[in-house]
Amino acid sequence: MLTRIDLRGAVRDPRRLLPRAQLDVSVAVERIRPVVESVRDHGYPAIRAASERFDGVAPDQLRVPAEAIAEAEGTLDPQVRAALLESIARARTVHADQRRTDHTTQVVPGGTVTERWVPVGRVGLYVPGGLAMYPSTVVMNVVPAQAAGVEGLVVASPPQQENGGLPDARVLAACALLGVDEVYAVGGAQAVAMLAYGSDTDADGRSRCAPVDMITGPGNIWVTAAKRLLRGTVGIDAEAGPTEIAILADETADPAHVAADLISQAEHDPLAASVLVTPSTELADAVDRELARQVPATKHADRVGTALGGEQSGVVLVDDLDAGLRVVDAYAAEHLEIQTRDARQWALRVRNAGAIFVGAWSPVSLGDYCAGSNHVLPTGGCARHSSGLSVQSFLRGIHLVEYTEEALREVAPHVVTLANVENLPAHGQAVQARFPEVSA
Ligand code: HSO
Ligand code: ZN
Repeated sequence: MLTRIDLRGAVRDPRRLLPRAQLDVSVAVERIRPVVESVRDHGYPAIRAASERFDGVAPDQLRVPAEAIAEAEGTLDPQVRAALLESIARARTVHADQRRTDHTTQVVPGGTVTERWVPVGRVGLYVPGGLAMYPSTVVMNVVPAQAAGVEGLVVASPPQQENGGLPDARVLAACALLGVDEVYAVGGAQAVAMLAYGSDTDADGRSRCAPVDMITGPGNIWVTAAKRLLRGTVGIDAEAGPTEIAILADETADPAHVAADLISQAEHDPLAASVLVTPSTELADAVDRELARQVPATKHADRVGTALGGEQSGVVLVDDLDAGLRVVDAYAAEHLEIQTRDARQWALRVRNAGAIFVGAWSPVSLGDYCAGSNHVLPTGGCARHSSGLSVQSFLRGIHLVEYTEEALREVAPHVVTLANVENLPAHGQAVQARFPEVSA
């Protein structure tokens, strides 16, 4: 079922040979540009028209009424409620530990630099609603933002025809459990544009959305394209592409578990990537047999089959685990499972991954919901340079520079020298204005 890529023998640059879908966001950017521009120029009527066109629903109110949010929470299945509360509690435990404290460095006597960590003022969280509903994504966005101290939190999620034009009821319930009360029934590029530019009053004359400073959260290619287009107008987290799982495994791994984990992420999207990296052909064969057994039995067999059969998925055969480590580092997966002997030792040597799931009992699905870790992670190789969503994503470090007269006098000649060397003498003169006797 999975394509085999044999990298045994000397392979210099595995990155070129690894499976990965090419996603052309720039084409999508051109397609959504008119939508974004019309939301910028016309506000609510443009949002409504885009919702009607793309989601088949044109809500009279963009803002979800407080009663509808309360009702969604009130009618939430108790088992789902308990699971969401557990997910929230664990995520809060981990994210609370990520908080930064301000720090003052004494550079010289009388000269200090303090780094103040200041939360972003107002954040828009996008929660997708296409092939699946994502109350867990509300948790993964809201928890770090709240832990960072963000005061204005807004959620936007597509209107669902089955829910009378409101976002999915479980998504609304998750907002209620987290204490988020500003929710908009808007999806796609129009939602991103509304968050970035704000919107004027809608037909009910009440639900104006003030612009946000930053937009986070995953979305489909149109959402990603809109975020790319609006980066700069607002801050954005990272571009989230189709989800990925790579598994580095040796012959000690259980093929049934490996296959189940590969299927679990393939379930998200026909473009999802599932990659097994192993030195064991026996394991690769056994995983193939398991896939042949498990895929037809899974609920979303069609898209799982498409994802596993796609060019972005495959089994990579390597000489040994050291070579496997080079491959997974080159691939830089969003999720990397290590199912080997001494899994922790291998995990500690990995350089590039969004999150690493260590050993037989830490599958990606645990991290998707209830590990306490965050599931908004870099995809498409971006784990080489970026990390997943965290408290840090919602903070800015602002330097406070405080020098006394004496401390400035002492360093003034160096400032003047550097200013002259850069042909910016007025910079030096700003210091000399305070100390006329100082020259370079
Ligand atoms: N695996 C997805 C997150 C998710 N899974 C949400 C289930 N629900 C990207 O990390
Ligand atoms: Zn998932």
